[in-house]
Amino acid sequence: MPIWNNRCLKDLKVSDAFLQTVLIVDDDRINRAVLAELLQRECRILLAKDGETALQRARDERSIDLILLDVSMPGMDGYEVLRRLRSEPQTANIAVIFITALTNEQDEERGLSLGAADYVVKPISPAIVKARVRNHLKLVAQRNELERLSEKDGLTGIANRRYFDKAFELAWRHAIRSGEPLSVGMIDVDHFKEYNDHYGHGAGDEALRQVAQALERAAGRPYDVVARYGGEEFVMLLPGLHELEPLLERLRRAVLDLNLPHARSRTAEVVTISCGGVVAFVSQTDKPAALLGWADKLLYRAKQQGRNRVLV
Ligand code: GH3
Ligand code: MG
Ligand code: MG
Ligand code: MG
Repeated sequence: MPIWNNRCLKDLKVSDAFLQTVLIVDDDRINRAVLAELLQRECRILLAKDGETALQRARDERSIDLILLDVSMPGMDGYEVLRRLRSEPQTANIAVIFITALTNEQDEERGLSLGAADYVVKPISPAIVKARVRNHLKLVAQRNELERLSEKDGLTGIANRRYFDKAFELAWRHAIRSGEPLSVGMIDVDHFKEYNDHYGHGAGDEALRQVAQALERAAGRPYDVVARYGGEEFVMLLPGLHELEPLLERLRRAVLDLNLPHARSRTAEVVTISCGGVVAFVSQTDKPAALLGWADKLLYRAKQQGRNRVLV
């Protein structure tokens, strides 16, 4: 199961990619029904009748785009629900619109100060609620798209270092909690300076694109991360994987099988990669950077030993 990202495109079903999800929270069944009826053509709708249920749904459902939140509810009120949403990383950024019978200025000010995107008073005007929901869903979609672009490498189309760093931090915490191993692999294209010198920078770019795509295809599991770490260097993150060597060997093979001619390589007649990898059981006292440093040392040794090889 993917543990860190709720926007990884590989995990999105086609229907999810086009339909946004709105969670309607109200203790009154009729209010829930009226809002659901109003918005059913605009989005996918989830319902909750109290604060606890709302929080649980927000944690479980990884793709809630907007919450329409009543304020006065028995048990936990809407303000408290919003405060708790904001306090958990998983739910902190979900947009919230209060829909409430509380009409005074202080209540509205309180709701907006807690971080609500909007505040609508009952009785609602259906057309205005619909328009406000539409506007906020559009903003959410734009924000998600920007975030996705900021985590994608422009040249190769795979994840970039920023995405890797975030995924690594989450996978690291998960590995400590679960006691499962965490594997990382560092990958570097061999004699790539010579490739550029001989074929030109444009051809070098195209070769990097092909290598990146081959690595991603060969990695296989949907929750493994292959990212461009910088230049002609790539990094892999493989949560829960015990046997790293066969996998890196498969990646090395996949790049070799691309058969990209490399007349100036002193290793082979085609483009090759070298890999260093580490399988670790991490604890609180370990440092993520040390794990990467270790993989990098093995990569360096793979280079020294003649390149086009894997060291784990
Ligand atoms: P080694 O086998 O030891 O890794 O040798 P190398 O030539 O690959 O290593 P070096 O670090 O000397 O050179 C890396 C080269 O990768 C130099 C740089 O021009 C090239 N490179 C880095 N990023 C890009 C890029 O985005 N596009 C292209 N075309 N080349 C790049
Ligand atoms: Mg109520
Ligand atoms: Mg290199
Ligand atoms: Mg390099």
